[in-house]
Amino acid sequence: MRKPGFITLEGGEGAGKSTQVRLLAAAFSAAGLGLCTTREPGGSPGGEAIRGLVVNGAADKWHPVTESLLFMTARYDHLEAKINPALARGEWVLCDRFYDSTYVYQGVAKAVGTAWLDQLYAHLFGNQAPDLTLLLDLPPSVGLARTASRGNVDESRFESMGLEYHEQLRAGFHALATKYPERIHSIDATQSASHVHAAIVSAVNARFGLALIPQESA
Ligand code: Z5A
Repeated sequence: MRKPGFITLEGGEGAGKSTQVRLLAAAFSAAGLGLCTTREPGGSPGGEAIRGLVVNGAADKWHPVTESLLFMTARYDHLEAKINPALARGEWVLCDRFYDSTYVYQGVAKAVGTAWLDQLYAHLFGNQAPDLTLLLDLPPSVGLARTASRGNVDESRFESMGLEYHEQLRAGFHALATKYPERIHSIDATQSASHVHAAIVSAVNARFGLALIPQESA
């Protein structure tokens, strides 16, 4: 049996990750492949409890180091309780955000530093990493306009952090894509959702030797 892959989606606010998780899950389902979809922060009961602490409230509610540790704590629970059991069952895993988000949102844009985060990650998780990361890249002004038009004031803590912060996020993701060109595949997320989906299916097929077919909707 083919070893299942661990796929993550990354990008700034409103990049279309949730939309693309649904579409890619439909493509896996159409191919008869078992897929566990999940998200960070969250994914497991413990992770979701921590999500409530970090995505709501004032922008300065946590010291950036405390915030980093909350994301890492949620990730430990998520890997133990959901991701690793799914992989052990032979399911593929598709996760909306993972450690790259901590590296960029806290390590780079909040300037807590990346070396100690990488050390902590290695201590907690060894060399476990996604097999493929799909980076949905778009100007922050476009992504923030998308989320603003959605009109959802819940979970808007990071959206309230200002355009300069979001520009730093994009630069941080670009730097990571340059650092890990074999793992991170960047996609122009200003295209229509169906074009982005087709690009994602193509990247997944190329990376894992699959023959997924793009889906019309999900
Ligand atoms: N965070 C962190 O700081 N450190 C960490 O370690 C982790 C996370 C793991 C919550 O994550 C926050 O936690 C996040 C980073 C921080 N910051 N925020 N906010 P999240 O992933 O839940 O939050 P998010 O990135 O803001 O997700 P989102 O707002 O749900 O956006 P999305 O999933 O990328 O996009 P979407 O919901 O699919 O689409 C947004 C809107 O655009 C929606 O109306 C769609 O219909 C529309 N859309 C989607 N695709 C398109 C295209 N292609 N064209 C036009 N319109 C589109």
